Amino acid sequence: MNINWYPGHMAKTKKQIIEDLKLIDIVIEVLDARIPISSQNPDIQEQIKQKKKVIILNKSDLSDEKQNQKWVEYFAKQNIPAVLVDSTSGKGFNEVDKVIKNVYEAGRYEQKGRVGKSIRLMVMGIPNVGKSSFINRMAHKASTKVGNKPGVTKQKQWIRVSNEIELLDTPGVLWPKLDEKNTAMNLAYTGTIKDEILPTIEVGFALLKVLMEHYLKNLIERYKLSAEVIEAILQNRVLEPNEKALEVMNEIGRKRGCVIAGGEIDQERIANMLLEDFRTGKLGKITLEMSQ
Ligand SMILES: Nc1nc2c(ncn2[C@@H]2O[C@H](COP(=O)(O)OP(=O)(O)O)[C@@H](O)[C@H]2O)c(=O)[nH]1
Ligand SMILES: [Mg+2]
Repeated sequence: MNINWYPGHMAKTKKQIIEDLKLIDIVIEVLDARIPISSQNPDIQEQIKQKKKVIILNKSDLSDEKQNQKWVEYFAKQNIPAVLVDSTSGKGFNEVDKVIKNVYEAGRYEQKGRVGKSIRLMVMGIPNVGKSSFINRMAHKASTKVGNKPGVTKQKQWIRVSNEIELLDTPGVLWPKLDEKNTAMNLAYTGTIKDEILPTIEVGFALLKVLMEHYLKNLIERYKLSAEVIEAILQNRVLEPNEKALEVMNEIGRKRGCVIAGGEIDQERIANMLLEDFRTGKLGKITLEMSQ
């Protein structure tokens, strides 16, 4: 993360967001479709509740298609419309427009005196979920700075999206929740928490364990592992779960030639490779938080 979330900073950010909320009709909460719960910020939900909300499940090009549908249903059950989007290609944006108009129309009786005025939106989300990419897409232009450095300060202004819709050009940057280990790890896998903060080997190894549980086929395919060898490792009753994962890691290392002097497997290199391959989608479409 390029933002240091100390309490004073969080309080200031929250105050600014609450201030901005007064100007808008609908909150656009951008989540990472691979980790829809971990990429939410619970501390701000109380304030957002006063507003209509649309959830954007961004990076859906990288997440599991079956899980994508389940997550949309999950939010629908809570009466929150969620739209699957890929902000890099623009996929899903026609649906975004439609849903925004529907949500606005449904709440129109509450907005007496605003008939005929534009629908005003504001984008919110933790760093790295794709807020700037989303805003760029909505604006159909590339004037908003996009990159891995969230929180670039800009002058506040409205972007006209269409005849009916205006968008606040500055997103509300929410702080990620790092108090729970599992959530912090999910944020580390996706690269929201930068690799310098947590040891790469630990993060990569933990990711491997998650992948072994839910996406073993993807690992076998990507690294051309022998299904029989992997099966034998998994069925080995003498091995603890950590030892099994270590064995699989070594298998990947052997296939990839990640060997250091003395014939030992270069675990740091494998960990880096696993993280990189997951983040870039080379391991396939993967969701790390499963909807029930
Ligand atoms: N594959 C994929 N990458 C995305 C998507 N949206 C954003 N990104 C990438 O995620 C990174 C963070 O995006 P950015 O818009 O800067 O996030 P912000 O910090 O929330 O403003 C960038 O490398 C983007 O190219 C998406 O829908 N799919
Ligand atoms: Mg940004």
